[in-house]
Amino acid sequence: PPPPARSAGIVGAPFCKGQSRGGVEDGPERIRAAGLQRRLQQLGCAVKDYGNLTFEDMSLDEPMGLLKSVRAVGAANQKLSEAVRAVKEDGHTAVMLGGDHSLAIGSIHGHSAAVGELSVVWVDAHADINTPLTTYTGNIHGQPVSYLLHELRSKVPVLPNFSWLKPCVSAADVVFIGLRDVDPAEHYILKMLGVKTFSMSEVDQLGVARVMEETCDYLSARCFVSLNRGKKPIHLSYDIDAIDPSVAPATGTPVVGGLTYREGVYITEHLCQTGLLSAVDLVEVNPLRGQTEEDVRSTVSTAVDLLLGCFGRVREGNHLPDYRLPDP
Ligand code: HAR
Ligand code: MN
Ligand code: MN
Ligand code: MN
Repeated sequence: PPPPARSAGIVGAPFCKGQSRGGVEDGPERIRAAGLQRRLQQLGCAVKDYGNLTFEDMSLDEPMGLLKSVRAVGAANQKLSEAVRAVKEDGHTAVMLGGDHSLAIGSIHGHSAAVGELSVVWVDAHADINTPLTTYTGNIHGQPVSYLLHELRSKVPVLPNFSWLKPCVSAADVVFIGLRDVDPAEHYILKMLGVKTFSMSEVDQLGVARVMEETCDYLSARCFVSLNRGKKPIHLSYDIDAIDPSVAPATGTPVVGGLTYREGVYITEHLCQTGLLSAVDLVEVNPLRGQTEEDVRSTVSTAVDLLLGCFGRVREGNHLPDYRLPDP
């Protein structure tokens, strides 16, 4: 069946302080410059571009122990949460263009504030579930999931500019896909909470089609258990580093052995066809990290194709419902 008609509400978040490499703040403009809006419209998708958020410089933002740029990350995510909430209240599927993955804190919080309980599909080489006390890099882009989970509430300290944030996701509503660089503490947390994960080993073992079937079966079974009549809206948080660096090299922390282009796109096609996809993050595209302009082009082009897959592009071909063959 054709996917339901959708509209995309795009929010750019040119923010990099969840990690230490400059350039990721240029992700939104590069993804737009690759024709995202036009190509979504060609699919018959209505698009409203809300533009880029602006983030003030935080003059006093000393590290708290290892933890870097806490106040800047807190303030940026508060702003992003309000923006994503507004996009959802306007009735769009939200598209958040990052920026680094710390932005998932605000994006998921704002999405949940608008629609209630969510399923989260986290596609990433990394689990991003360190707590401020387990991190050894101090980068908050390696921690967003811990800030969002009810189950880790008591393990995340009170932090400046984060008082607006309340955990809003249950561990049983999260599925990770693409993992291959997980810290020991993160692995402990995933096992302790019984989080559903499909590492690259499971992708190899099962194939991406079964991974997606099992992902959707798992998330919809959760809805039955919680007596949630409709299924929960899905938040897809897509870190471009989930894709193999041979395809998407322009990112801050590339890891060998990733998803192929085809596996990466298949994930978006499958989630689109559930009809439940309600918000998408596309993060960690860093135009300064490619060795060549071709590296950047390939990374950005993959990011755009992942987003098109989220809005109904299929590889068999697409046509608009009102298409008519020209008469001779
Ligand atoms: N686990 C490491 C940390 O916590 C590395 C995180 C790496 N980067 C990301 N996240 N791109 O997905 O710092
Ligand atoms: Mn990530
Ligand atoms: Mn990652
Ligand atoms: Mn399915």
